[in-house]
Amino acid sequence: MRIDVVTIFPDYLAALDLSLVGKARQRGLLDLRVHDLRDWTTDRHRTVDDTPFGGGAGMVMRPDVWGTALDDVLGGEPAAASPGRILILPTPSGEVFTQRHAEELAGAGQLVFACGRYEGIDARVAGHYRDAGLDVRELSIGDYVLNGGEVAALVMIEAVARLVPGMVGNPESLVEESHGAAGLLEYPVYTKPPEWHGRGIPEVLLSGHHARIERWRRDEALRRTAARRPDMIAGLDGTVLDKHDRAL
Ligand code: 6GU
Repeated sequence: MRIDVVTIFPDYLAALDLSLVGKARQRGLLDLRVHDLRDWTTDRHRTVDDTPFGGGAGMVMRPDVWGTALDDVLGGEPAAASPGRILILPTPSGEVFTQRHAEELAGAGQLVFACGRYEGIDARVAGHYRDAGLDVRELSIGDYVLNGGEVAALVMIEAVARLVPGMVGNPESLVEESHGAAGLLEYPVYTKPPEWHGRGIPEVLLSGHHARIERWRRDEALRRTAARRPDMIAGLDGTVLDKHDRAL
């Protein structure tokens, strides 16, 4: 998979040299390139923003600078000639990014992240690339405001990269996790030592009784989800509940 990030703060993306994503890059599974938007400015001050039409506080990023940058990064081919390419505009006014988006984006050939700062990128940029036939997604990582799209891009890249085949050492660890297919939060986990600060381990986990452990984990996942995320319980497809769950 190829990922490009365009930003005025390339250093923000330095974390992508680390951990799983860093290893995937070293192993050639992930071709990740970070670009400085200011490389596409043409004036002495390397200006990327200007005052908003209609007035108001803050600055807006200029579409001309973004246009030349994105045309270059996208390679100049017509969008129709490059299926599997997605332009992502991180923005707090976007659709909220979820594990479902991560799964979908993990199947793309190329992701291009255009990280805005200030009050955002001139709205014509999204319109232009969408009309050119590109798959354009305006995505938010949650209901709070960040200073720019860089951290949001980091979040989305990590969520996507770990789903790319070959990236996670043990694919089974992807199966049972929060926001996975079960539609539940993950159950609590424990390791050694068996006693710590007077706290033990739930007896069932030491029983060696596989079926009882599975049942306990599922009950805990349901309990947790109901307590912390009632919205997820409301959204559960009835078919994922078993006859024991219904008896709860
Ligand atoms: Cl994608 N960008 C900014 N600036 N703030 C956010 C966000 C994105 N998602 C949540 N807050």
